[in-house]
Amino acid sequence: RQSTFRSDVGALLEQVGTGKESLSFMKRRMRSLAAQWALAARKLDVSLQSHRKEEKRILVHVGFLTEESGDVFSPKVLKGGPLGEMVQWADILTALHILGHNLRISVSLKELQGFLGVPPGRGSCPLTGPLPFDLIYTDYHGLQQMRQHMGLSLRKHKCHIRVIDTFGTEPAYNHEDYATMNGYRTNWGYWNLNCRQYMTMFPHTPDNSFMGFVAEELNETERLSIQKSKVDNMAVVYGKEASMWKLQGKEKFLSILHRYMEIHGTVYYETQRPPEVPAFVKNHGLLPQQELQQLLKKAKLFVGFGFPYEGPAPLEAIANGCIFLQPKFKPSHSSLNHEFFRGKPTSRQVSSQHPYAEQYIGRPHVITVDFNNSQEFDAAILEIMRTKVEPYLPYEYTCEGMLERVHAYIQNQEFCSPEAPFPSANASKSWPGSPPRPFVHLSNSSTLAWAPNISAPPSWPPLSALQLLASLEGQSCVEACQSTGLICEPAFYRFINIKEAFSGLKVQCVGLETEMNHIFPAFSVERSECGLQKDPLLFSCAGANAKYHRLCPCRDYRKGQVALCRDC
Ligand code: U2F
Repeated sequence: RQSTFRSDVGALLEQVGTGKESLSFMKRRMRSLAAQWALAARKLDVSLQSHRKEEKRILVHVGFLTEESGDVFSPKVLKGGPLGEMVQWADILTALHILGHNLRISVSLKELQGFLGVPPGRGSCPLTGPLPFDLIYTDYHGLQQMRQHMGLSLRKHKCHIRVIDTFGTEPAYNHEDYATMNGYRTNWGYWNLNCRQYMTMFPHTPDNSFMGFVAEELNETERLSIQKSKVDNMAVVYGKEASMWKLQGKEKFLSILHRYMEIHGTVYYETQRPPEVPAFVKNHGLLPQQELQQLLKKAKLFVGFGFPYEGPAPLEAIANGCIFLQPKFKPSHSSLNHEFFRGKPTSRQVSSQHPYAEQYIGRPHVITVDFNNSQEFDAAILEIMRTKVEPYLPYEYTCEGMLERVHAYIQNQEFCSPEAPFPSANASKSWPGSPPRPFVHLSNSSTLAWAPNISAPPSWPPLSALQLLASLEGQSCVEACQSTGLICEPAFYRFINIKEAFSGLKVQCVGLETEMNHIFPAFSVERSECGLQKDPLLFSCAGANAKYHRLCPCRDYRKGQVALCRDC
């Protein structure tokens, strides 16, 4: 059945339910962004023309909001607790609804069992019969609950599952046996999913799919009125909880900032000003989202203290015409050296409070400096006072951008049928005729592109986007592709995991082994050794090793929509 885009969120609001502060927060957000979603749906509908729009049966089970997982977030909604996850779930639900799918929403184990047709109270009674959904969106908590309450059948149905995973999961952590044997086992990983089934809040490693969320877009009238209402010496501090103001050395840079600007905060408090917040800060208390947006429309500067990591607020500030000033982390924070990331299934190096803002947006909207260096900090404030910026929101964080991306995933990502590997010349006897010549040189560089004259198994993204290159020693494919203006595409690994890829790059392989190792395919010049990947679950853009060059399947991407290639 073809889906019809919806332009009204009324029915969705009724489905979301009541009784939790988190649900009320999500509904307020849905209401306030409704007009923006409707407009985006109309635009996308026009641009998709006759493209496929199949209606799917979708279950959304928000695990972290269930009582069974402790629901620690709901009681903190009005007290400065994390809201980023709720922002994202509200937007995912709205996107799925607007795209016209048949949606069921669950925030308790009972509802989950009801929707799946599993008799309640029967422990791990497996779901018999077919799964009544095409897709299930959940999180790690929900996954755990499904394992407990769907028993063995989870294995059969897991290709239908998508896991909303804020910080991402890298392949080495996802592969149960590999993680256990090689020290990558954590509290969260080891589900043996295809890593593209994990969907993140920001485009971290492309091993995962980038889901994202949205921020408010301004129309022309609002842009003009912002220009008039901006107060050039007004700064808002990022941090709605007093503990976020505890940073060492804060007094020093706050006093520098205070020399030039009036400082505002939105820190939650009960009766008195929290002691962490200096007296010269004008504290508004925690504000409803809409009122925070109003404050950001007036402010010139939004300044972060290093925590929370990678939240939505900086994008909202930049979208409202603020400059975001944030600390550079030297060394980078990661699960190896920082408590917050410890146990998260990723080794990603977080180079600042908000690496997306730093790397994808940058100056003049984002300034990233060492806060311990007073001179650098002072210079940054002066630069900010001199700079005029326009409100800016990357396309991928607009409603249209999110709808476009989610629509593309739903219609094209397929993890239920095994992906056929590309047969190497003598790896497969079934390859008819002459040996494959899969790669051709691009005229202007050392990268190799796919030769489209070879018939290959179907792929999404389309194979025409593939460009093969070798990383530098020690470099990951995330970095290697990025350095040539491309992005690593894990869906293409199966096409380059062949010995012809090495010869195409003029790499001499004295030894060629096929191993379970998350940095393969790769080669070592020193040892003239090449390695192919034995287990497709371990194909990893993120993997790197000081002694190896990686073989990297890169692709192009649309400006402002990194998840999609030009021909996607
Ligand atoms: C992030 O979670 P947070 O909730 O701490 O992220 P923020 O960027 O602070 O903002 C989340 C929302 O809170 C709203 C604001 C944002 O959309 O509009 N808000 C508000 O309504 N009123 C206020 O006074 C101030 C902010 C991240 F998203 C999570 O994934 C992480 O778990 C967490 C820890 O790193 O950080």
